[in-house]
Amino acid sequence: MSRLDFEKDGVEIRKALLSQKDIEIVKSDIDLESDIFQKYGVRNLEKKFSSISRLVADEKILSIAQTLLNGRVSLVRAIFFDKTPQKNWFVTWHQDKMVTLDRKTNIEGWSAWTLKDGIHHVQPPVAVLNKMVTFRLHIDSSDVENGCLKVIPGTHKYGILKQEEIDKIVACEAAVSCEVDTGDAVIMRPHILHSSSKARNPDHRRVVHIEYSSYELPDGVSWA
Ligand SMILES: O=C(O)CCC(=O)C(=O)O
Repeated sequence: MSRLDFEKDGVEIRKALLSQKDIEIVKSDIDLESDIFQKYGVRNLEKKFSSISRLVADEKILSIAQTLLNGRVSLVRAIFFDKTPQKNWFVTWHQDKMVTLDRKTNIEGWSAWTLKDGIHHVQPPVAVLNKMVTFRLHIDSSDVENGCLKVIPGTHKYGILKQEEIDKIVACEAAVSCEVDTGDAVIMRPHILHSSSKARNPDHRRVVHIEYSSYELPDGVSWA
């Protein structure tokens, strides 16, 4: 597979975006024994851990996000994913198409409002997703053995897909396994088709998932 390119493929891998020191700080800050880690994905991470509030504001990460989106960016949300022998989960092919806002309000074209863990989730138009970028910062290396992320390059260009469309694409387009080392980042469009399998050899597979957007929200509304 040739090198993935964010513009063309909607995904790329940046080697060694996090330093060994960054990784050690996250590892020692995030206590995996805590009750909150009994869930499959832990949300609002930057409000719970100082190491993550530092990472979401990291100059190097912000500058890449700003270059890729061609404008000033704001944090949308930060989530933590881990796969372990006790929590060896999989996710089917999907697009990330929901965002989180601090309040429910009437914005034309924004639909499917739900309240989860006290946070308003909503599906914005694709124009908003086109102004978003996701960083998956790898605290552990990831490969097919421990259930790395798989993507189908270029699929963000198809817009928001129905399940039948996803099934057809998955049947005929080639997927790529995003195998990475500790400290690498998978940088992707939220609406690229992605999935991950259960680990064959489960061990920690910690990922800090951070979404930024350069989309300007209407007055009085913020990302949550
Ligand atoms: O970390 C993973 O394996 C995938 C998580 C994911 O894509 C999601 O929950 O949207």
